[in-house]
This record gives sequence, structure tokens and C-alpha cells, in this order.
Amino acid sequence: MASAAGSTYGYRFSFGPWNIHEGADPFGPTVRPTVEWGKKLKLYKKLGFDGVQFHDDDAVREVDSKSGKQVEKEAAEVGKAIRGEGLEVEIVAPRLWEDARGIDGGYTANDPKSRKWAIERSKRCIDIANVLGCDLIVLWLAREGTYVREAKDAARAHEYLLDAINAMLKHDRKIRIAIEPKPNEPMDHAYVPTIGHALALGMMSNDPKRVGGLIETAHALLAGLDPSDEMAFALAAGKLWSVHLNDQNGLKYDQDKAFGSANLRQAWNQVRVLERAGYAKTGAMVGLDVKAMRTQKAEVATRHLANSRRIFLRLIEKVRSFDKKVEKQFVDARDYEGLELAVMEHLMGK
Ligand code: 3MF
Ligand code: MG
Repeated sequence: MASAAGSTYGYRFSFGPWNIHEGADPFGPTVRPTVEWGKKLKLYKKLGFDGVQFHDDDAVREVDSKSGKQVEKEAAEVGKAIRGEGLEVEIVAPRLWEDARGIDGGYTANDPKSRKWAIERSKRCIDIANVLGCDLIVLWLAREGTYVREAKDAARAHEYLLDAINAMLKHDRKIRIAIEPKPNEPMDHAYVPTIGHALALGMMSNDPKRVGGLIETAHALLAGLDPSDEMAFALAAGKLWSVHLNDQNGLKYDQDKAFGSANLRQAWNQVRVLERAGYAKTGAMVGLDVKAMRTQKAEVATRHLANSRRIFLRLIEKVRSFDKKVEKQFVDARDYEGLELAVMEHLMGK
């Protein structure tokens, strides 16, 4: 059975420091003490993880108010601590949505000063990634959308997004950008809701080779789409550069539940698609973006991470042990009812 110490079948896992959190929600305050970064860092290997996902300001606090030199100095210290743990930085993402200048979106804000700030901040993010030895920038376009359609010129907004992407690609000739689509929340409608939108935008950029995607399970489900098909689309284009595996119970707020906990069959299909495409061999990591339940006590508030990883590895075993001959027979006979039952029996442990 897969455990933290057991085989990972060639897969490597990552999570972000925000995935160990104080349990606040929109209706109540924090319920667990803050775990300081140094302690979180020590938990990575213990929980079976190899990679750290960062926002720029997870790595360097108050990045806007510091000089470029200071930012790089602090990033270098963080990088050293990470390497000291035998870990690597998988991604760095500019966190534009917590700053007052990003209220109306950063890249697509109507105020040109905000747009300029967003691009400058994204360049700082790239500088931080460079110091951390990471070439992958993730863009979750949180507030790049509208509550009210008439509030922005949507066609123009896509040009602004391209301006920002092109400025980032120009700032550093080696970095790659993975767009993380999400259809809504915090906005009523976001401009890049699916991987199709993300990759199309990348193709319109000045260097399409360096723009790809990160697919989060919950985000695909919120768009009413099947996460495994979203992943397959990106994989077919050679553009699935990371994933945020988690789960989501229907069309409601973004839940970030433990992977497979709400939709086991869909989780199996995501794992199947990754496995069949040789995702592990591409060098990309299996990122998780999961939240602990608010009810969870502090001492067990990392279980959601270990559990998601375990469910992923158990599903790898299930994918590998599914009888390919039986599968082929049902497919050849076009007996998809038979195929479905075979899958269900397999998942139920027959
Ligand atoms: C929001 C998300 C984000 C991104 C993160 C990294 C806070 O729904 O999924 O998590 O994953 O910002 O890009
Ligand atoms: Mg995410």
C-alpha cells in the first residue's frame, strides 16, 4: 500500500504554504494558531512532498515596499532553507488580489496605474522565482473579470492580459507561464474560465512555446466541465505544466476538498489521464491545492495533504491494475455499460 515512505510510482508532489492555514472562512474568524513558515517547511518531507508552491509574497513578505536588492536577498535565504530540506520550488505566482491596487483586477483594471503596478509586481515575482531556481510562473487571474459586465471592455481586457503576459515573457527569456483558469470567485465572471481560453491566450502571445496551463480540479468542476478532459486537452498540446488536485461538491463556493473525497470516479479519471500521458515523466509535479476543514484540530490540520496524496497513489495502483484486456474487449464490442460496471467493480475493490 502506498504510504509516505512507500513508492510514489515516479510522481513528485507539491503544495503551497497557504494549504496549512488557520481555518477562517467568510463567516468566522481563525480557529487554529498560525503555523510559522519554518515549521511548515519541516513538514514537507515528513508528509511525503518534494516541491513548494509559492506566491511571491509567501517567499518575500511585503514585496512591493522593498528594494529589488532586498527582495533578492530575502529570496536567496528562503531558497537556501528550501534546498537544505531537499526540496525545490515548483511555482511562484504573483499575488495581485490582496493589494488595494488590484481591487478592480490588476492586469485588466480600468485604472492604468493599477495595470502598470500589476505588471511591475509580476516582474518582481519573476525575479524572486529566478533566485529560487524556479522557471514556472503561475497566473491565477483572480480579479481579472467583472461583477458587472458593463464595467469593463471585455475585448480590451484580453489585450491587457496579453500585454501583461508579453511583458513577463520579455522580462525573462527563460521563464514559462502556466495560466490557472477559474470561471468565477472572487469575481462573478472571470475572463479566463477554462484551459481552452488559457491556451488560446497563450497562442496569441509573443512566445506561445512558453505559455501553458495549470489545471485545478475544483475550478474545472465550477465551470461545469470534467477535470480529466480539461487535463487531457492540455496534455495533448504538451501544455499541462502543473495541476492543483482537490475536489468540489457541486456548483458552490470553491471548496478545495481533499482529492477524490467528493468525486472518486472523476478523481480516478484524472489520475488515469495523467498516468496514460506519462505526466510524471514530463518532470511536472502533482500539485495539491487543498484546504483543511474548519472543524479540524490544529494537531491534525495537515491530514488533508497526506490524505490527498495517499488517495492519488491508491488511484495510481487502481489505474495500473485495471485489466486492460477486459477494457479493450468492452471498447471493441462498444459495450460501454459493461465497461462502466467493470470500472465500478474495480473501484469498489472486487
Ligand atoms: C484559488 C486558487 C489559488 C491559486 C494560487 C496559486 C490561492 O482558487 O486556486 O490558490 O492556486 O494562487 O496560483
Ligand atoms: Mg489553485
